[in-house]
Amino acid sequence: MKQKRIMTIQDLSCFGKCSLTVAHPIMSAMGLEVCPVPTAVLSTHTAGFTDWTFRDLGDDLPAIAEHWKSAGLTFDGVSTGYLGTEAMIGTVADYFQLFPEMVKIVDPVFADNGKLYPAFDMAYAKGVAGLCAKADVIVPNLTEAAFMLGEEYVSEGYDEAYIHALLKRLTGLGCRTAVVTGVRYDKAHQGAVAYDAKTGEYTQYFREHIDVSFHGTGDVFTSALAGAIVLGKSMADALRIAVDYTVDCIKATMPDVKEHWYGVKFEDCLPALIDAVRG
Ligand code: PXL
Repeated sequence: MKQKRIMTIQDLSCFGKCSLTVAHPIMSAMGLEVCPVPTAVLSTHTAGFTDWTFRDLGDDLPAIAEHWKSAGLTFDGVSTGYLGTEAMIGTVADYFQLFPEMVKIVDPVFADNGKLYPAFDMAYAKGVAGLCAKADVIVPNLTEAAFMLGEEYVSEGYDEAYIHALLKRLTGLGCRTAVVTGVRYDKAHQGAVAYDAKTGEYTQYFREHIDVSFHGTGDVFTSALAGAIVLGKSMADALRIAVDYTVDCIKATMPDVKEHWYGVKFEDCLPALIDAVRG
């Protein structure tokens, strides 16, 4: 069978287990050919560290796309994450236009727990909402959903009707499918809910809630989800594979929560992910 090829556009944080350093190995393990496009090089991620270095690679990205295009390369999918600058959002939109054959999966990656990440402002959030309009599938958490819709962040006490209506408003940004992560209808469970505006179908998958917070779990989830979608899995299977893998990674890291706060031990759980993908 022809190998599926995905490009992934996000930063390279040299230390911290997030963005490209998780997306590339996870999607490779799933059997995809992964083509990384680094938007920036940072010494670490920006959540919990201070004084990180940041080299913007924005000037290099248009030439990479043009070379790939002139070499006749095509891609089955693209997965985007932390982009870093407003200008980069426009560059990524150019990639979408240049390779229209790709399934476009956009994780907004600019906020969590009711707050914007340190490097971003409302203009960046608006820019990402514009990119979501050009995507096929978007993967915001509840904070990013609220910022992009210009609504109040609701952290708890919501029900299924609220999440379903929120998903409909998210697809109203212009994408076919929205997947919202970190959903908790009760204290014991956590999961993801998807809405396909074309079929009108909702899909969800929940596991037990684990009361610990690691950085980078959103990137782990979206990498597994994007890999599964581009491999042609149904949304039900993609959600199950991605949620189960994320929970596995959190559980594998729990014994070392103190020294491993910056990211999860996703490597230990790759064998189970490979088994899940092969079904
Ligand atoms: O995991 C999201 C992420 C990716 N890349 C960088 C980040 C963050 C979140 O803070 O700082 C550089």
